[in-house]
Amino acid sequence: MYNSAGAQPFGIILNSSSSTGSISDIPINEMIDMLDEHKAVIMRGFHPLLPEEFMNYANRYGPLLKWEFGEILNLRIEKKPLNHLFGSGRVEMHWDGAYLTEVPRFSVFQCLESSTEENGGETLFTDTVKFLEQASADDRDKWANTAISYSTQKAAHYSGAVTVPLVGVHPYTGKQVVRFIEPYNEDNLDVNPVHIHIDGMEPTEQESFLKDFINRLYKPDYMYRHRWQKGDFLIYDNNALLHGRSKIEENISRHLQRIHILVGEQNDQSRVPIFITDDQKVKRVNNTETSTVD
Ligand SMILES: O=C(O)CCC(=O)C(=O)O
Ligand SMILES: [Fe+2]
Repeated sequence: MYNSAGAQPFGIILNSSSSTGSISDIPINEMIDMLDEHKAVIMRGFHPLLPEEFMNYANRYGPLLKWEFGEILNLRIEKKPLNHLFGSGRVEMHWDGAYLTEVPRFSVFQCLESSTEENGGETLFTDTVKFLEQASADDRDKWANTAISYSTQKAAHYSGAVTVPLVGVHPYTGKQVVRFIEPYNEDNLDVNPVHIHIDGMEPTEQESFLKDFINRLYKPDYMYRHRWQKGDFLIYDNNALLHGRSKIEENISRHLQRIHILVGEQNDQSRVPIFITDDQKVKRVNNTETSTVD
């Protein structure tokens, strides 16, 4: 049905043996095993899915997150974007659902259109498990004692304010993972900038800490850069990875569709997102729980 090849430095690519092959023919339990092991699974050369089919496919993993615009986000570049995801600038490293009370387990993309030239627009993924495993014990200790407060205004479909420990525990594998949203995105200052505060750090210390940390997240030792080809499907483990995007250069045509998959049975209803905001004074304790702060 497919041949597999490793992506670098992590991830697995499943190349379909026939253009009529469907991703639906790959058993979901095999997919979940591959996701646990490789954290990102790319499926190439399979036939495309219509919106309804794509939603049915994603629903086999669990209930879908239903945003204001529905379950499928159409990612296309717009002239006057309300959210920088739709602009041509880079997207900072983050995890999806950072401002939600329920974090998607997986995100799945289908690429309907992509230029083939070398002109940016790769989706970037950092393997945070490997990142922590390869860090020094001193760094790990320091990070384990760091919590970061983030806030952003709602410009399109998300906003909120959360305080999250920099090192979290993966809810399914039990491994330590990094939860981090990158500030200082020069391409996102007008649309929805991320404000950040680290308790117990002076502004200058905070700045040098963040610059060093961000540099490391982009190291090729832990980062897989996905260059899209029309027809690609990509599913990834949102608890283990952080992701972002490189700047899109001129004239690139790019159309991705994205679905967020939550945890639960296939016949669970889609769920609407619940945001954590400042006025609710809710603080995330780990990746899945929240508690009220006094
Ligand atoms: O456009 C991309 O490559 C990534 C966008 C993104 O972060 C998302 O859809 O969650
Ligand atoms: Fe994202």
